[in-house]
This record gives sequence, structure tokens and C-alpha cells, in this order.
Amino acid sequence: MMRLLTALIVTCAIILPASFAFAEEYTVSQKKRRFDPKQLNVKPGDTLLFVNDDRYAHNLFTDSPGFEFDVRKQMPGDKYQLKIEKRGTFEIRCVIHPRMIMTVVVE
Ligand SMILES: [Cu+2]
Repeated sequence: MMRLLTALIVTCAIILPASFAFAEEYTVSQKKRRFDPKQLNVKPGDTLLFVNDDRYAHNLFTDSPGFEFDVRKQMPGDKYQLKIEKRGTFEIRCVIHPRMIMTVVVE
């Protein structure tokens, strides 16, 4: 029993850091009709937390192939968490403010 327990602890000590320890959360502010930052380099497993720091509504969407999503309306103060699943590059835009563009590179 003790040997099994030791084996389990050793296994967890080796496997857990490799799968979880390096996942990061990045906060992206939507302020003054801009994304801040405008570009992020991330890894699969990371999350992006979008925060509407403006006094008016925004939207988040991408039509980059393979990454499509659409957060219809994001009111002031609203947060949206996007989990990064796979590698590639995609552009996030706001349908209300066409100049709002951000690039996410997943490598
Ligand atoms: Cu907007």
C-alpha cells in the first residue's frame, strides 16, 4: 500500500507540472475602442480574459477559419473567457467598432 502511494505521488509530481503549471491567463482590456494588447502570443491551454473597460457595449468575434466564435453583445464591465485549444493565428474583432482588431498567435 505504501509503495503504491509513493508511486502515485511520484507520478503526480512528474505529470501534473507538465500539463498544468505552464497554462497562463492573459487579460485583454477593451478600452477607448481598442484592444490592449493588440497582439498576444500564447500556447494551447492558455486562456484570454476579455474585459470591457469602456462605458459602451462591445462585441468579440472572429471568422478566422477553425477559430470561429461570436460573443454577441458585451456590456460595460462584462468579462468573457476564451480558452485556447489549438495552434494557429486568428484575428479578433468587434462588429460594432470595425477598427478594433487584435491578433492572437498560438504556437
Ligand atoms: Cu467595440
